[in-house]
Amino acid sequence: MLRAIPGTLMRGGTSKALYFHAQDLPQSARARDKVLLAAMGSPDPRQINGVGGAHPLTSKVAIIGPSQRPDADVDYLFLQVVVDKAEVSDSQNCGNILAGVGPWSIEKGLVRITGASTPVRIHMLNTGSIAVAHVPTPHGAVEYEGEARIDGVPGSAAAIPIDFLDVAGSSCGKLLPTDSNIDRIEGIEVTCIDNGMPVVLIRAADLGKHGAESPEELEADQALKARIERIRLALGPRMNLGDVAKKTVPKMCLVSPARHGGAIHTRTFIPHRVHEAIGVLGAVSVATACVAPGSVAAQVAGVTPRSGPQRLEIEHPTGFFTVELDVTVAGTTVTVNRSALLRTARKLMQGEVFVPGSAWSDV
Ligand code: NQM
Repeated sequence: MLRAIPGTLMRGGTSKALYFHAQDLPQSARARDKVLLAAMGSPDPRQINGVGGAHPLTSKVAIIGPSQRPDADVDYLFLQVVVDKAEVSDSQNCGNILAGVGPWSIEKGLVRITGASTPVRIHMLNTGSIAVAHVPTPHGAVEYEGEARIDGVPGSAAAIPIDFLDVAGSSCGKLLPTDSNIDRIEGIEVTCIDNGMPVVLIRAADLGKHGAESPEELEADQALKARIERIRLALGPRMNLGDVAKKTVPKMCLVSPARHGGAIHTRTFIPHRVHEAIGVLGAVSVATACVAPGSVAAQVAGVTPRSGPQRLEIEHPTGFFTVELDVTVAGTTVTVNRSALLRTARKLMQGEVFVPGSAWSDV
């Protein structure tokens, strides 16, 4: 018999996920993952037997419940359901899907509306860090409609500003996990950084690219993909991430000089497909690299890193991603005081997702 599980399909930023209440899923990770694979239709490149969208950006899950932490309202676990493999990974966070967590939590009664804008303090279980999402609640209810536009999403929606309190080194233990602004590998220079998302920055030119290739062109270049994966696997342990063969981090970001007036131009492998835009925390890490003295990004961006609040526009295949940073630069070190950005989200569908009864078992 099919088993029905309450769930909500939402767009969060430039991604899409099924949002679940933690109490509605099996408690053991093994059984939970079986259920999620069945719900999404993995493993299958088309995810035809499930609700996944056949791309990493639309094969995501958020699990939310009340928080045990006094400084948070809800706990949010992000899971990446691999499209073509029977794998579910908690190795990364997702700042796009995070954008839907505040509205969902308010609508499910986990957070009380406090005014025209309701702050939701979200404990991100993947990294142990906190984000505060400011959800528009002007008339005693979540307002999804509005005038804010984010590149990569057609139309406009209500703005959800998000502050990140303590994301530096969230997965790698340190902002610069190799203790250096520059590392050498395979004869090229890279910068490894984690301000919320572990990212390796590589000059596109060092890989024989100009850096504005389309995601399809980059994905079609098998030799390039193999080289990037070799570099990723070698750097994983050096970034304190261990063996990353089955992990979706670090992200691999090809950088080149800005073309449209922003700080830097990017193409990001996440890590095997190329992002149509750039991940939220991925963009925060890239922006932070731009103000890390001597890093690959600072060199390419041609910026002189400086202390204080600043706004950086990260160019990506479908536009710009604006990151607000407040940093302290001293000598070659950079310390992050605050990171913030703006996202939108939309509730798309609410109901029950059906999985085969056999998926709901530990065996
Ligand atoms: O970096 C894609 C996305 C993401 C992750 C990825 C994200 C982030 O666009 O915080 O948002 O890099 O896997 O959803």
